[in-house]
Amino acid sequence: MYTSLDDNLDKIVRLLKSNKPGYLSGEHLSKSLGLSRAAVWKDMKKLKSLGYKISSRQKSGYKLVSKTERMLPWGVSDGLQTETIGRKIYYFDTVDSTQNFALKLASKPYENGSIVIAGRQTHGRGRHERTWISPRGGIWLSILLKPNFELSQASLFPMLTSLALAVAIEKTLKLKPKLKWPNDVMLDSKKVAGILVDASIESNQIDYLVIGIGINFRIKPSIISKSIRGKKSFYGATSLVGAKSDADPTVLLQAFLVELEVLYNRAIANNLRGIKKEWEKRSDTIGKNVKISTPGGEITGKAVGMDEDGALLVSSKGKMQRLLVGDIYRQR
Ligand code: BT5
Repeated sequence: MYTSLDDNLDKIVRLLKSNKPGYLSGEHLSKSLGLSRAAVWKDMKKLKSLGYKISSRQKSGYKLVSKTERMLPWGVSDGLQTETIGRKIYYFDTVDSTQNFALKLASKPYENGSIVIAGRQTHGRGRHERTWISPRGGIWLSILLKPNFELSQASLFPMLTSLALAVAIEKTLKLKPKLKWPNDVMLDSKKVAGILVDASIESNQIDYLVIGIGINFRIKPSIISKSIRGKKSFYGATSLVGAKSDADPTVLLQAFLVELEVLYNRAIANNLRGIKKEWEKRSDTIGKNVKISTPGGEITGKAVGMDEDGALLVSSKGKMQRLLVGDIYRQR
């Protein structure tokens, strides 16, 4: 595991970057970092194994040729324009589920806003203990928040998160994603990202939330469909960018964290009407005839809008239903 407090690796990358076209001698690096030459060499090896291309020459030292595709903490925090979200970053090359790790952090102090990123997950989770397929090339992320909100406001978070992601995708990749209630981001009617919110409640107040976001950034959709074809919850997967695109996932990730913090602050200031409208504008659900499975049974009707707390409003058999949880199995 690497964190944003992994000082040496962070410092080495910064030093190499600031000296980009030229070589930095091992001696200069070891003096600046207060490390032995052997320790610098070891850290260089580590950075290379993390995907940095570093050229090393015996007489001249080290030169950064290109940075890594991995969303390492110091790369994500470099230039990140947020105050709380992403203040501390944990990165795993492979982990069972970023959600599980973030849940373990929750009891610790000073972790409000911490994020956990993985290159790959072996046991990614969807809602209701479904499987989330998380191969390399995706952005698999959990965010720990300790909002001073009441329990009833927990339903805001899928809305805030999916909207923030859609806006970030629009801004950084110039694509036009659509939102499917409650938690999906779609491209060409296929799922490109999903959101999961685990909440801990104490006497009607939210104690903490862990928001899980899975983004198929640069993946092979066939890997996903092969593993989950035939499941009722599966309606096709797609990737945000193609295998040959040189789009940088860190740019999208940073933009998303910024948008989420902006929306979160707007929600704290109770500016929910505007948020709901922006969500509805991108919705692929509103105005459609839907079939929804809910804890109280199946509902068929027309999705007519969203409430300011994220509830879906469905007109069914002459009555208006307000749904806070559910899965849409058909929308036409
Ligand atoms: C979700 O659940 O969409 C929430 C996904 C959250 C994943 C993130 S990744 C980081 C964090 N750590 C975790 O362990 N989880 C979170 P739901 O709406 O229940 O959708 C799950 C369904 O989507 C599955 O049953 C499949 O049908 C389908 N699915 C699974 N993997 C997919 C993928 N990569 N792309 C598209 N669809 C997928």
